[in-house]
Amino acid sequence: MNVQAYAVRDEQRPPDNQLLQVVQRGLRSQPKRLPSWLFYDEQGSALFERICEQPEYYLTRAEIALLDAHAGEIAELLGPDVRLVEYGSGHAVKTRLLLEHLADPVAWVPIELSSEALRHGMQGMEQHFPDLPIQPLPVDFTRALRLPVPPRAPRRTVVYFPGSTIGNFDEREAAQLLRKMRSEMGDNGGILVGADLKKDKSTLESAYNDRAGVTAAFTLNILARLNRELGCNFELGAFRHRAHYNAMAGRIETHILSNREQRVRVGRLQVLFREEEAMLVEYSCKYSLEDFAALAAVAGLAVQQVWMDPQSMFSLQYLTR
Ligand code: AVJ
Repeated sequence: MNVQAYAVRDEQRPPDNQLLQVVQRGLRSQPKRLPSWLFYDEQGSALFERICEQPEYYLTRAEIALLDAHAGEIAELLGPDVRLVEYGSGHAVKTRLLLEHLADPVAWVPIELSSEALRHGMQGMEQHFPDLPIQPLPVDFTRALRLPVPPRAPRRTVVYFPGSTIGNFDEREAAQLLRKMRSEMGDNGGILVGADLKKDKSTLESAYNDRAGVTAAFTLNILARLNRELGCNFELGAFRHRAHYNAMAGRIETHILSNREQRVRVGRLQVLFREEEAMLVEYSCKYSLEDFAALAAVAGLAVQQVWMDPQSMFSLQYLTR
C-alpha cells in the first residue's frame, strides 16, 4: 500500500532483514512512521474485510450502491474487449459487479500483495466467470509492472483502482501512481478510480473509529505482525489506535499511540516510545471533485466522467489522456 511495498508470493517475499530495515528506518525517523502496506498480511486483510461490514464504514457500501446504479453505463463507456488491470484486487466483490456488464472482456489482471486475498478473489471470479482469462500478478502495484501478454488483443486497457486506496498516498505519491497507470494503459486506455469525497468530520471520524473496535484491531495488527515476523516485543495493550480528520489537509490520519513510556526490541535496535508519542501509519485522503480533477491533471489525465452513489458519499472517476 505504499511506495516501498513488496511482493508477497512466498518465494518473492522480501528477505526478513529487508522488512526489518524498513521498519527500523521508520522507527528511527522523527516523527515515527510505518508504511501502510504493513496492514495487509493475512490477518490484516481479513480484518479489512470485516471493517467493510461495520455500520460506520460507509465507503464499501456506497461504492457498491454506485455500481448497482451505474455499472451498465460505466461498461458502455468502456466498450467491448477491455483488459481490466486491477490494482489491489482483494476479494474483488466490486469487480464482479462491473464485469457482469462488460462486453467480451479480454482478461482480468488482479494485482494483489496478500496471497490469501488474491487466491480468494480469483476463486470467486472463476466461479462467476468460468470463461474469463485471469492473469494474476502477486506483486506490489506501486512498482514498475510487466503486464502479462493478453490472450488476444484488447481494444482498451483499463486500470481499475476501487476503494479509495489512492487516498493512502500523499499528493506527490498519488500523482506518481496515476502517471504509472497512464503509461501502463497506453494511448487508448483509461483509469477507473474510486475516490472518497470530503464530508463532515463526524461521519469521517466514525468510519475510522467503529464502535466494535475492528479498525483499532486492524491498526494494532501491525504491531502483532512485527512481533510475529521480526520477533519484536510490542505489548499490544500498551498502545492504542487513533484516527482523526485533519480538515486542513483533507485526510484521516491514523496513528498508533504509546500509552506510556516504553522500550521495544526491533532487531538489534531498542526503540524508545515516549508517553503519548504518536506513530503515523496511514493517511486516507478525501477529495472534492475539484481536488481530484486537479490531481488527475498533474498526472497528465483528464476526468471524462464521474459517478456517485445516491447519497453522494463516494465517487468513481474515469480518467483518460
Ligand atoms: C483500503 C485504503 C481504502 O483508507 O479507507 C479502512 C483502509 N483503514 N479503515 C481506507 C482502511 C482504516 C481503507 N483503504
